Amino acid sequence: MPYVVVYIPAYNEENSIEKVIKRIQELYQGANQKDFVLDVIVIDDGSKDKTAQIAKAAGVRQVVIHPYNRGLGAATRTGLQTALEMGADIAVKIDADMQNPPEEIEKVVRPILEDRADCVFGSRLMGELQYKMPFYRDFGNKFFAWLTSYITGLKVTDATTGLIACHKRYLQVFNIIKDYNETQQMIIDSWGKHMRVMEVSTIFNERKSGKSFIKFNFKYPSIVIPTMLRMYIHFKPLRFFFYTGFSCLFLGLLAALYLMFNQNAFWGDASVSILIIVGFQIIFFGLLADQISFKRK
Ligand SMILES: Nc1nc2c(ncn2[C@@H]2O[C@H](COP(=O)(O)OP(=O)(O)O)[C@@H](O)[C@H]2O)c(=O)[nH]1
Ligand SMILES: [Mg+2]
Repeated sequence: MPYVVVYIPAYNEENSIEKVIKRIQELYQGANQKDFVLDVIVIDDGSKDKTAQIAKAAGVRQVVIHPYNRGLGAATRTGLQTALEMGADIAVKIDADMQNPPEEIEKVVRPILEDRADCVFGSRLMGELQYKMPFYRDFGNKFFAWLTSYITGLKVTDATTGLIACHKRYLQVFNIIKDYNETQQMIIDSWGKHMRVMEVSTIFNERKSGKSFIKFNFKYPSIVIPTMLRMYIHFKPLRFFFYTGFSCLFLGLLAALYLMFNQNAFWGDASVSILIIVGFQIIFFGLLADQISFKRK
């Protein structure tokens, strides 16, 4: 029978962690076991409360403890790596705050069991949200879904979901480069690794205890957007560097034409040469990056 490892990243979630674990055990273990065997592990990311002790007492297979708080991306990396080492066929991430109902684990696992997908993301935005999000979260969700879709060419409706399942094919090749958070990284990375990416509609409830790590400030976008850009450059170096290099060249040639007809232009020939040289240089960087990236394929 396929082996499913559910990993729960948790940071100061002593009020809800037991509820999530118990509910998962109730739904998928013992008498209620489905057509897969399921184990739960918790990645405690340096919680200052009793999260780790409560998780251990609840009888999970393993509690992996980070000695200090490293972030959801780092915890996800640990979760995926541990699941791989445990011999999982499928790894599922679910949040510790009960916002994703554990009933929906099966929804993200099923397409992988049926060999219709390698990575399944539970979209909260394909159906109706179960509560009214603050406007900045709503805007942020739409923006990141758009940006992820733009980068990958996939039709992503939710790039900030917490419910994600992956086949072991992905566990063998994943690369989460940034510690802060995980969802966009996993979508872009799995797309870049030629996985079959799928979204299924899921429910998302309001948080009843604890606090979201996402606040109304610029921290989230200022970390996530550059990370997405770095990943895009990693997977599509030629496209990125050619576009930027050609823009410089094009501007340089336009400037050269302008100078030809207007000798009194105040910025002179140096700008033309700089634009053209820089343009060629950027294109050269693209070729170099391309060599490095196709060596890895
Ligand atoms: N490992 C780790 N997990 C975190 C951290 N911050 C939040 N989490 C967990 O990540 C999940 C989602 O976080 P949450 O704050 O609810 O984000 P939201 O649902 O997008 O508002 C929950 O299970 C949290 O316990 C962190 O610094 N490290
Ligand atoms: Mg949450």
